[in-house]
Parts: sequence; C-alpha cells; structure tokens
Amino acid sequence: MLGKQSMLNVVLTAVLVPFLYPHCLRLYNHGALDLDHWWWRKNGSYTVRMVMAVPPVIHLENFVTPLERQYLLRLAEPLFERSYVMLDNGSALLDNARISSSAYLPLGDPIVRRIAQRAAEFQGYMDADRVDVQATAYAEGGHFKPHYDTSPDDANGRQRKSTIFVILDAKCEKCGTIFPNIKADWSGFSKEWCKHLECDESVLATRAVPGSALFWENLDSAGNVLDTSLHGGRPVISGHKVGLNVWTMVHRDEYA
Ligand SMILES: O=C(O)CCC(=O)C(=O)O
Repeated sequence: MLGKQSMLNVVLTAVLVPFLYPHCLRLYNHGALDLDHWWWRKNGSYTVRMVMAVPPVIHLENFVTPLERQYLLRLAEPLFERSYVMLDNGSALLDNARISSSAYLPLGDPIVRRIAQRAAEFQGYMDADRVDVQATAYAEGGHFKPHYDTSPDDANGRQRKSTIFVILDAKCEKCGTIFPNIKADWSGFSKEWCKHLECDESVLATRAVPGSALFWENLDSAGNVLDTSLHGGRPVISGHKVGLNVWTMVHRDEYA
C-alpha cells in the first residue's frame, strides 16, 4: 500500500508533468530554455560513418535530435505545398516524377538556424548563411524519381554543392534514398551497416531511420556535377516519410 505522502507525490506528478511539459517545450523551441547544455550537446550528438571516401558519402546517425525533429515537423506542417521540379531555366514544373509536398523553412528560426550551423560546421566551418533548408513530405504513393540536386546551367547561378538529407519521420518499408550510380555489395562488411542501409541492394540505398542523415557532394572541385550524386526518394508504398534537405549553396563564379 502507498503511504499518504507517496500518494500525494504520485498525484502531483500525474497532474504537473502533463501541465508543465508543453510549456517547457515551447520555451525550449524558442531558445529560452536551453536543455542542450545539460541534456544533449548543442551541436547534437551524432555518429559519423564513412560510406564512400571519394567522392565523400557519409552517414550521420542521430544528426537531428528527437526534440528538434518534433519541432521541425510542427514548423513545416502549415508551410507544405505540392512539390515542384525545377528546370534549368529557373521555372518550376508540377511533374509526376516528384509526388510529395515540400516547404522551405525560415532560416531566421532558431532551430532551423541551429541545424544549418551544424551542417556548416560538419563541412569544415562553412558559412551557415550558405545553407538552405527544405522539408519534404511523402504520403502513400509518393516518390521522387532519380535526379541531380544541382545543374551548372541553373539560371541564377546558384548551385547545391552538397546535400544532407535527414529523416524527420518515417513509417514505411524500403522508402529511403537510392543512388543508382553507386554500386554496392555489403556482403563483406559489418552487419551493423544493415541498420542504416539496405544491405540486400546492389546500389547504395539508405533506410529511412528518423534522426539519421546522409551527406553527399553534388559537385566535384571544378564545379562539375558528380554522377554519383544521382539519387531518388524511393516509393512510399504504404505509410509516410518526412525528410529535410540541408543544401550548401555555392555560386557558379566561385569555381571560375
Ligand atoms: O526522399 C528522399 O529520399 C530524397 C529526397 C530528394 O532527393 C530531394 O528532396 O531532393
């Protein structure tokens, strides 16, 4: 039997926790309550594993924390619109090659900024102002056919030098990102990889694990598009997937 004091503690906890939690979360999301200093390092606590050295393809486990994911999903929700495919001349086209919704996230937002800074630091203390952040959501039947994230002919000269694609939320099978030009054979490697990648595929394909991300380069050092960067969002046959593109931008002239 619980004593009177214990009963009181249980009742107080049951009442106070649900009451305080949303308020703490709101303070945290606005940067007023910085739990990271004592709970989770400000720069995240992610694990880096190299998938391929040249050109680099790097897996980042837990790149975005659960609280950050929750926040970003809420931030993106009202901003989602049907995704477009961008043409080289700068115009946007609705196309069945890309069936999803997407939303550019405001770079002034403290948590978006934090993710941009984390991505920039990972790439050798790059300037975080170069980073663009876009959430992208797939419902059942959604996909993004293999494509390049950048093109040297982009009308405004801005190119996506690198991509970090983070999974914010996913409940689907074999619905990660596929790289048709990167041949893969995982048979001689640790089975640990199979938590992050589809080990039975003959090309590189990630598993959609919330919080985890893949980094890859889209351009070589002369500014040419890398064949290896061809990638697609695999079909979501049932369930859903929400990802976050974290692109580091360069201008064509920077390669001149
Ligand atoms: O959904 C994916 O796995 C990849 C998404 C993608 O390629 C994009 O949004 O550009």
